[in-house]
Amino acid sequence: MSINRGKLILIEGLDRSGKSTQCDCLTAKLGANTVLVKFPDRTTPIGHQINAYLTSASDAKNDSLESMHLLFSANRWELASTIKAHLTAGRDVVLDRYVYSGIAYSYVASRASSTRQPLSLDWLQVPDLGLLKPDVFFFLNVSEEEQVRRAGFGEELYEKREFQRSVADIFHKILPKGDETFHLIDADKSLDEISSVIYETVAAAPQPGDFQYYIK
Ligand code: DGP
Ligand code: NA
Ligand code: NA
Repeated sequence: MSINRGKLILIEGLDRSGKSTQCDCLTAKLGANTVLVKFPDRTTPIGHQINAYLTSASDAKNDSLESMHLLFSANRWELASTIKAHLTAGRDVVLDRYVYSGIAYSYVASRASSTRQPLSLDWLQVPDLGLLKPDVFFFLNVSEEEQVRRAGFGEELYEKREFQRSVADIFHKILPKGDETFHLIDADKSLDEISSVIYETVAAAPQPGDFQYYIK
């Protein structure tokens, strides 16, 4: 007798969309049999390199964008078997960011510099092909006004207004809007309203069947 596998739940969003708070809330509401995985996971050796990239002030970083993109993907791959094992054991897994952040931020970063070639969506998607697809996917859609109002942007590499505007544009281009697993959430609403909608949606989602993977 096999137990039902857990649900793979993804919450994506812009910086200051309330994403990490919502991930914490959902993980708590789903109870003890739930695992939260945050990407990038800065605790691994690859994660240390990613953290150094995100927090350093060097102007030369656009030159290493291809290798950084592959490291962000490798960071997802190094946790892939752990995530699958949790799901197989019947645990729900909540992901804070995943492949859509991977594509959107690298896409915009490659266009923020006039001295390098822009990266294509085709190239950006390839490293993540084969990763598990979420069973339920939320995008926290925060308005620019609200995003700026909330505590302002932080100190990190991508937390600039123009950059965020471009990231929002590319997210909207790549999100799987017609997919029944996908839910666009108005993140200008209150924390409580959003967390209720997310929890109710997860609770109402069907028991997932076979694992699904990103394919070309
Ligand atoms: P967070 O810890 O959620 O604030 O994310 C850190 C920053 O890294 C945030 O600005 C989004 C960006 N980011 C997350 N995943 C990726 C990725 O796979 N590739 C790139 N280039 N940036 C990413
Ligand atoms: Na951030
Ligand atoms: Na965050």
